[in-house]
Amino acid sequence: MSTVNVMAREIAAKVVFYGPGLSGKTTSLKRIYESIKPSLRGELMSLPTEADRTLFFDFLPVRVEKVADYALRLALYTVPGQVFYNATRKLVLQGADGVIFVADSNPGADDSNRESMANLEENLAEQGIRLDGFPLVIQYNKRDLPNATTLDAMRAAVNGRGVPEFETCATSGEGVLDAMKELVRLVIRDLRARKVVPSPRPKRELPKLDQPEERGLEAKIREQLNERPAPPKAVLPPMGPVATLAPAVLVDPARAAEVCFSAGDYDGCVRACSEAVSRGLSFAGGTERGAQAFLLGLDGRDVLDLERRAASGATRIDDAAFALYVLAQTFVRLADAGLPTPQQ
Ligand SMILES: Nc1nc2c(ncn2[C@@H]2O[C@H](COP(=O)(O)OP(=O)(O)OP(=O)(O)O)[C@@H](O)[C@H]2O)c(=O)[nH]1
Ligand SMILES: [Mg+2]
Repeated sequence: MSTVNVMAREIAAKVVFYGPGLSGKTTSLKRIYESIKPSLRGELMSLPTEADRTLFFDFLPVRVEKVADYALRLALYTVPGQVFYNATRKLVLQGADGVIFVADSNPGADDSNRESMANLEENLAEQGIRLDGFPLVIQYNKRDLPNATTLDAMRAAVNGRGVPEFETCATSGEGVLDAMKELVRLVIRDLRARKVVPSPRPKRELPKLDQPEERGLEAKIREQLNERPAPPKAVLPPMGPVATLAPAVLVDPARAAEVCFSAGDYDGCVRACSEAVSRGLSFAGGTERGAQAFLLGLDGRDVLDLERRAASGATRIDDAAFALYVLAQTFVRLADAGLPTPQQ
């Protein structure tokens, strides 16, 4: 979800790499990380399984120097492509401003490409977003494979809409930045169309010397007001993916954790998550953490690990990401167990 900080003249937008399992989303994000000046990017955060498959999401904050008068901050995410992680995909997709769809040119990936595009459309529709007109570009990835599926077949599988498309090889990086740049262009165009980004400030014309001095103070004030960009909409701290899952009583602590994360206060984020997880676990009854986690079907080791990180004054981004991950899992398990849901 984009936010605009008018005082700091800064826009924040969320971009998600989507696509079937093993299509090259994480590899694309790694190439972007490597090709951006360190001063313009944060740390790349990845939560892979032992087999290097994305478990929750990868995350990379990036600053694009200037768009009109504004600095643009992008939060780049990848979703886990494996079919059974759809709940996580929905979570990561929440509030996205644009999507880079990474299709796999591996022969045999035709159906999974098609299904993943349909899944994207479905998950966006649940957020009330139609894919038509939504900022979207497609990477036809793994073009280096000698037996790559033909472009026509790839197009027929995933690009019925004719959105901008790029042949890429994420392992070498070819085409990845071009796709990213085009998506950024589409996101900015969309933010402008939705009036999230004010139009560039009009240049003031110098008063003409021969103009009669008939305009009073009121007219001058009105003119000043008209010359200013439209007042920005009130900007609430955005509800991030984890807070969206929270039962009503834990929305505020979850939001606090997300705000700390965005502000780079990783220690605060870990402590807020740990507190919210303990409160969530208490819904399961009893007081013993392990038993509560077991009852909810949570991994007790994760819960204990979170407590340990909170107690040790953790400061790293991956501690905070892990904390948000455990908190999201807690909310999902609470909802599965029929304990308080976000509507309650
Ligand atoms: N030949 C070739 N291999 C690629 C390319 N891009 C990625 N790969 C390989 O494909 C495998 C999967 O890549 P990932 O980037 O982890 O795929 P992913 O889409 O993030 O997968 P999930 O996280 O499971 O959804 C890795 O072994 C990559 O090295 C490419 O352009 N060409
Ligand atoms: Mg991945």
